[in-house]
Amino acid sequence: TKKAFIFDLDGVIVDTAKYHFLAWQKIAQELNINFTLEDNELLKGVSRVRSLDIILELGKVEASQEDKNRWLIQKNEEYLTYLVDMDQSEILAGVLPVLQFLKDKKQPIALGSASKNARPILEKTGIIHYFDAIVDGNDVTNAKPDPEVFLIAAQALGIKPEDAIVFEDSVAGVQAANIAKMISIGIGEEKTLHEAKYIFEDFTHIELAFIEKLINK
Ligand code: G16
Ligand code: MG
Repeated sequence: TKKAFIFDLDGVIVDTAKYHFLAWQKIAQELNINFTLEDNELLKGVSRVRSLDIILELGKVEASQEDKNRWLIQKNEEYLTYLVDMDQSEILAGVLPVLQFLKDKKQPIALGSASKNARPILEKTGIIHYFDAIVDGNDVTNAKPDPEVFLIAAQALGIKPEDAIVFEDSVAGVQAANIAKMISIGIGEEKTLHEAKYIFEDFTHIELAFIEKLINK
């Protein structure tokens, strides 16, 4: 049977979390807010607007909407400088064989990301042609853990939520998949992603036989 395979972007397909971190850190420094790699975990899968609010809360800084808008633009401009040189080498290990396997098996593939920069990243890494639907931060109003992004993706592929499989690296994303009644696959650490139905350290640990089983379920 046809299943919908929905991929998160950041932390699943590419490791852009490090670039988001560097860009946010620059803003935080200007505001004299101590912002660590550990704090950065809170921003995974979270929208740009919400990310800024979290950082301001960490630093107990109150700001006008005008200031916030300026920092949001500044952050994205800084982030975009890291994307300029992006190429296929930034695709995380093990991802391409799974995408290719799904294509060969004629399984519908979608992107379900909170990022507004998803399309250029898929283009630069040369994998945009694998995706039958792309749903990103430009298409949704409710951020993960709200299931909106994944529900729109499954609908775009013409597949029922129960027949959708979601690959996610963030807690909010795993929760969104579960709320949507989809099969959640956590990519990362067991202790963070224990709510996921299956958990793998990364894509090199996912065997194609496992994907095959999901297809035939
Ligand atoms: C990604 C990241 C988040 C980031 C968000 C918005 O989501 O995980 O840290 O804040 O996109 O990104 P942008 O500023 O590019 O719109 P995902 O859902 O792909 O993991
Ligand atoms: Mg992610």
